Amino acid sequence: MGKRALITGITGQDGSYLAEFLLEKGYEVHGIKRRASSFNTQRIDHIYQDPHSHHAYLKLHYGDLSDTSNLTRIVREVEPDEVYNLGAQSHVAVSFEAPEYTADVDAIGTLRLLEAIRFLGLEKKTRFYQASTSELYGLVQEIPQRETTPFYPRSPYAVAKLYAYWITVNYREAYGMYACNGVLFNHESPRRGETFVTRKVTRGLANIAQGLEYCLYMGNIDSLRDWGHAKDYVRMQWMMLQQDHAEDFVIATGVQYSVREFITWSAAHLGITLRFEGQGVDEVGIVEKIEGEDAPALSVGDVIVRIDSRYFRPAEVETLLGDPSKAKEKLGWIPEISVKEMCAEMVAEDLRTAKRHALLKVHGFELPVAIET
Ligand code: NDP
Ligand code: GDR
Repeated sequence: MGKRALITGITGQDGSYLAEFLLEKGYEVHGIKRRASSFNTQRIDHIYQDPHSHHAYLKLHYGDLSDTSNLTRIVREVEPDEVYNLGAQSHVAVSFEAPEYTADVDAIGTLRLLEAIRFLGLEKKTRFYQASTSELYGLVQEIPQRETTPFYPRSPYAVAKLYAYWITVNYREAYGMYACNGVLFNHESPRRGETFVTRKVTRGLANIAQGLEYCLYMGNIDSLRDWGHAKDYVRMQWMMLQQDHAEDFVIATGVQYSVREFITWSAAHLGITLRFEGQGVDEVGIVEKIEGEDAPALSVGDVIVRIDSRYFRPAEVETLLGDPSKAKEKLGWIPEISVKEMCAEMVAEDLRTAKRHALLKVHGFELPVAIET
């Protein structure tokens, strides 16, 4: 019989790719989904299996990382070989608005899950993966950042994840659990949440090109990030749980670009040459040239990017660049998809959706397009 995995955050970007990956490996996959007032399983609907079937290898449980008894009951029912704790309030800017909730879910939620495993006597059976983050490095202490770089978190999200990081290490040392942290740098995909910067850009520009939106309002576009593809990164999450000993690893590409560069590439994939003018909050992105047929709604000279101070954070992480040498040497992990390939994939996917919406609009069936407020 195959192994059993339990994934918190299965409805999120990483959870959906990891569930696919584990199903392909023959795992029985259990996921925790939150109750919401409307469907929230779009990212995993394509792998849904009828729970009435005796051959269902994907099973969903209602639950929440803020609910101890719920987590304990699910762990008892599933008795997982591997737990992937991907569930989190994962938006850095939102964590400044909801710091206590973020701490409860991201920090104490991790403790609840570890305690459930220990309380049920599964600490020698169940392997535990914690979704740690490059946000732990925060205010730069060393470039590039590696496993030994000191942490300096810069947001309630990062501080909560710092607790989760150390409680994972502590349960490994105190109880001999196979528990490890993947310190993952930013990773994206067409399934990325719409309010994270890459997806906001690819989706926003595709909509603008098709006449569904008029301007992209951005925060700090000088920010530097080390972006990889989520598919590469979930493979690594699984690899980390297949070793002889639990260890923590940095997962990154080792290459860094600015948000401005990501905007420029995304525009180029739509046939738009963008020119930036002005400085600080007065900087704008202007259409300089249009090639091809993907941007019928635009003309040369249109201003399609503006800076809006509401998207600046009270404390910013200006630069992140990871050193994945340990993962490469010890696990043989190498990212297969470059950031530019990923950008092209994201734009193509968002353009397909925008074209569908534009076609409906032409025929009088306009659907509202959600925009970040
Ligand atoms: P997403 O925001 O796409 O997914 C987060 C998941 O957590 C969703 O399934 C969400 O459910 C679920 N969730 C949120 N709150 C709760 C809660 N209270 N109880 C249970 N589940 C909850 O994140 P990603 O997939 O991008 O990231 C996965 C993990 O990796 C997160 O922990 C994130 O902090 C971390 N991480 C991500 C990086 C990245 O670049 N993507 C880099 C480093 C770390 P719902 O769908 O209902 O909202
Ligand atoms: P980050 O990702 O905060 O690094 O956290 P995000 O994509 O939100 O921001 C990256 C950088 O872009 C700047 N930025 C903007 N960001 C957003 N969201 N919206 C904007 O309009 C905008 N303009 C500029 C930000 O200031 C920032 O510097 C992500 C999350 O997935 C975390 O869960 C994860 O832990 C880290 O990556 C690694």
